Amino acid sequence: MVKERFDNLCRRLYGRPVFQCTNHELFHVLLTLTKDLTAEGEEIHSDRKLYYISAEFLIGKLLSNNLINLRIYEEIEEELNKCGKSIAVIEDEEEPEPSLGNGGLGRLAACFLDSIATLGLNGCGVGLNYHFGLFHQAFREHLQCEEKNEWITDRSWLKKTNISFDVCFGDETVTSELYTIDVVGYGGKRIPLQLFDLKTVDESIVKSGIDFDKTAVRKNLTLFLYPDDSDEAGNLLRIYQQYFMVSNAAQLIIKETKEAGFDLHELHRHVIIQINDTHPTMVIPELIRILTQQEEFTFDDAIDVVSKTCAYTNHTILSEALEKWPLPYLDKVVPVLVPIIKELANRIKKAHPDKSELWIIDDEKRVHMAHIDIHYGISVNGVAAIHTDILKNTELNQFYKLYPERFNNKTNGITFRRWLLSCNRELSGLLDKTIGTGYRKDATELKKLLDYRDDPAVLDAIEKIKRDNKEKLVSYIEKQENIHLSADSIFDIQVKRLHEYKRQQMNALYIIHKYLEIKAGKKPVRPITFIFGAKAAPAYVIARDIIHLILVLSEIVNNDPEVKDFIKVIMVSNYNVSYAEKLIPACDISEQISLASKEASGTSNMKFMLNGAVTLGTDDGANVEIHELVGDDNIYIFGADADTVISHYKNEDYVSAELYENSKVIKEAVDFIVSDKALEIGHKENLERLYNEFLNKDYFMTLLDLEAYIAKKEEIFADYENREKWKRMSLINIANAGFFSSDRTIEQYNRDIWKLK
Ligand code: 26V
Repeated sequence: MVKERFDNLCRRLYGRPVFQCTNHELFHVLLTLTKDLTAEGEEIHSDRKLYYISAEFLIGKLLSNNLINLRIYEEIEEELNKCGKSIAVIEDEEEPEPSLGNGGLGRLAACFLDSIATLGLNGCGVGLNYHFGLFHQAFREHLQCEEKNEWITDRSWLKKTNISFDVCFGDETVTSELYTIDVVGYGGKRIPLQLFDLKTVDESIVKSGIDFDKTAVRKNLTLFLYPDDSDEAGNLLRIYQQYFMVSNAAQLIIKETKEAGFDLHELHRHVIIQINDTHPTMVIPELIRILTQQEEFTFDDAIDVVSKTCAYTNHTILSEALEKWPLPYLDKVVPVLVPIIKELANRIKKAHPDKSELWIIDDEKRVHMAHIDIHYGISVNGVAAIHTDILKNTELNQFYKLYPERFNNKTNGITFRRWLLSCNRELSGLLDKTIGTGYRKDATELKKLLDYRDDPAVLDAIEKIKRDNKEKLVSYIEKQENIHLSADSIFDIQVKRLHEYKRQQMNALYIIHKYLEIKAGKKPVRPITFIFGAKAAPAYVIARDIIHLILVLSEIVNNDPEVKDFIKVIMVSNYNVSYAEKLIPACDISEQISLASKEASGTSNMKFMLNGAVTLGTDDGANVEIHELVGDDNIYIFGADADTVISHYKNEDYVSAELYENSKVIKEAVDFIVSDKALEIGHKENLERLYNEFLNKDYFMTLLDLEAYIAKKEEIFADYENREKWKRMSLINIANAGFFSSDRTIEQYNRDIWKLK
């Protein structure tokens, strides 16, 4: 059936059968076929609907995933193979990648949509249709350069609707247009991702790189995924984007609720809004505004019903990432909301006159967005057990004391369709053969693999799959980066946004340490390849310096005849979802080394584990739960724990210079950053700034954990040589990953917060 349709469509669109079409043509045919099949699939109906509002949906490419979820991948692949073609190659070469997110938060939203559709829950995603996704990263002179990243073409998955709304800013009114991407769940049910855009956006205002005039809102509102918050114009634009997103969302919600024939006084029975971080927080005052000004609600009634409709997810405790908008900014961008926000704030201040930490507007006239969510919502959740505990006991303790029943944990998850079935078809094939296909629907069935922990055939098969994936990665990197790696070496991988708290710089210091050891004659038994992938926010100076250091190290190490056969260092350029899908299945050691307490959850840790890598990490975020699941023997944990770190911050007693002075190993590694060898290749300004940062600040306590990290790395490399032990660890990690299916996470959101169906 499907094969016939495929061939017919080739003939209809291009006048040729499948085997005569080019990859370019085949992508278009498959896009059309998949869109048609999706639209023919089952729609979800119920009297209660979820609106998952998020400024980011990092969906990545969709072709393979949609084919898998429609369960026609094998058939199509068979047809293509007959003429020497493959889905993966067509996707690689022909599908534009939508990078509509910065990292974890956006990718989580994308995994959630897959699970919501798979579980048949009545919901949708609501966000913005950025014309340019997260910048494309290139390296020049060992520095990051940003280029615009276009993805909207006639070959994207967007469908235009005829829905549009007016949105009134302080200085002008704009009219939106709504686009939709159908998200197919496993089994073929679909939900829409609703992305709002503005017709007047003008792509030609982009100057060189990603520079553009930040003041012309009509022209730039949805031009870029939210930009730097390093200057005032950038911040204002971000508020414009946020209000545009939530005003559209609120109008869509009211429209759909009325069209379904429901009474808006019962809004909370028919609608649940999940506020993904504080970017969509203004939906609360916006709904109150619409209900009071257009639907004749009293203020009290509007607050009551809206507060029962909204739930908030917190994704970070980093204070610089918790949004606090200056009132004058809001006055300029959204004057219509300011009286409402002030009223919401007054009620809290009146109820808690002595507890300024609970207030919405502080003494400096900044509006704490998270506080609006907590006071005027039904639920506050963290994204891993330790993160929720820190929110309850430390960061949001005053709120927890006031509303204990609102706080709950929802440990993150990942969709196994993309992060196993699609990215590691060999492994999922082995699982199908070994434990049956039940795990695809019920991820806890992966546990059945534990029965094979001593089965040499299965253990060897897992090892062989890893080896094949490493070889595939080697060829890809060769093509992409023009660097040759050896699949015989240990692949030690750290891929994630560049941030000091994630401590890529600690990994870099280890590499220096290893380099110096090799120079002194101490050689590793087996070569090691250190692989990084990371983008730094354009305005984040130290993050850019860390990238610089890694690129400089790469140049030094990979070209040193005494060293290059033992270690190699590479930072891949433009790390994104597609790159992750190639790196993760090829990984031996998964680096999850954030400063304890700082990584809310992490989700690549789960993806690596599911693909048979062993974690080297701190007891932070979801690593804590991975640790509990696999036990001490199947994970490598080091470093200060969260309580110790939190008490260092509280007592202000961390002094990196002391650690530097008192340890030869630390001193040697840090000094290398400004050594002649490094300065010969790198830039003085960048390297000196980074060196000084280690000595004078080191806010994320790299030096505190460096020696423990070095020791743990030696241990894990030595254990890699015990092949029997390693293979078993790999199997045990895969077998215990079932808990991290986003299907489980979404079931918990639904059971505790959304209550759909
Ligand atoms: C945002 C910003 C923006 C301003 C400058 C510094 C900064 C630092 C961090 C962030 C994080 C934004 C929120 C976020 O992406 N959180 C991530 O959410 C993931 C999904 O829940 C979670 O796995 C990650 O641990 C968490 O960092």
